[in-house]
Amino acid sequence: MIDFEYEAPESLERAIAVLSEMNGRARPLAGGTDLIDHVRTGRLTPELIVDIKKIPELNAITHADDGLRLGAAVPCYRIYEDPVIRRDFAALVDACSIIGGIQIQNRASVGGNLCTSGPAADSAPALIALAATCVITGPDGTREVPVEQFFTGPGQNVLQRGELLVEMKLPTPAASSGSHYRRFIPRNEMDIAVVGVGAAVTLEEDGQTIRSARIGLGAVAPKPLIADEASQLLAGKSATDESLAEAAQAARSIVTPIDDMRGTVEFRTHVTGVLVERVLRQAIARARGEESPQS
Ligand SMILES: Cc1cc2nc3c(=O)[nH]c(=O)nc-3n(C[C@@H](O)[C@@H](O)[C@H](O)COP(=O)(O)OP(=O)(O)OC[C@H]3O[C@@H](n4cnc5c(N)ncnc54)[C@H](O)[C@@H]3O)c2cc1C
Repeated sequence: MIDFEYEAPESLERAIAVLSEMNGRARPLAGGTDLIDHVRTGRLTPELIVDIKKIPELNAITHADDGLRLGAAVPCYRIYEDPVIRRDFAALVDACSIIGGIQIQNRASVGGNLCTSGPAADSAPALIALAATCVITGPDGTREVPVEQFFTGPGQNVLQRGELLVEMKLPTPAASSGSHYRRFIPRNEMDIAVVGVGAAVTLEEDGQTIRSARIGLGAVAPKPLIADEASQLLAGKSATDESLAEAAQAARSIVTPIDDMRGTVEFRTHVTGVLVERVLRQAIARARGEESPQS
């Protein structure tokens, strides 16, 4: 492990100033569950680690009428213990509850999960389904990017030198909405998604017609994807086996997975459709008030 300096700024301004001065030679540290491993194994060689856990904006969970603002450094356990997030953003609770084990969830942040930008990051499909926006601040000011546009490739994202992901904004779901995230892994826990699917659904008053849907896919392309066509073709349709199967087929048509020891291209493509149907069913059940998120 290389030697590095350590600084823990208490304001966003100071963190941005330090990161800008170092011009790419500093790395932010949130929970450290990826960063420490990457430094230890030499994948990253920062001269300065900038601990962001003392910056108030990055550690706040703020509920407002128009939605949730989730600080980028908030660890998973604070997310799944929050009653409003459990009620309104169940897919995010599902994802945070399966990232590593308890020890990892006590440290790992959703912001860090996004910034590492692994194609199989569990929080990404859930946040895509929930229409999250990333708020990014850097030396040139603040900008907002829809989460599905945050990723640019495996381990890559839109962050420029000196920029920090400050928070994610999630709009309050309409009445009769539900969401779910689920992944396929060969083991019961502590594994990387072979396929991960998040979905959010809003139903009409009849409880049967889908007003809108959003589907996010993970581990089936170089970066997490929004399944746009699959989402849009559900709008106005009755929630039947046929319409869900149609959405599943549309989702299968956009995946470009890798072939490795955990799954072939054919297998991952097939599982994508299976999970899309199952995740939609659970999101619909939640929209009807029939299901609550797992703990
Ligand atoms: C045993 C184990 C099991 C795991 N299981 C899973 C799993 O099941 N599913 C899954 O998705 N992941 C899993 N992970 C990875 C997961 O823990 C991380 O992706 C975690 O969410 C990263 O968050 P962090 O707060 O620890 O980030 P850190 O490790 O502190 O940072 C991650 C990267 O993002 C950068 N960064 C962090 N915050 C910001 C910010 N606000 N702005 C800009 N850059 C930033 C850092 O510089 C670093 O490069 C596992 C990890 C371990 C060690």
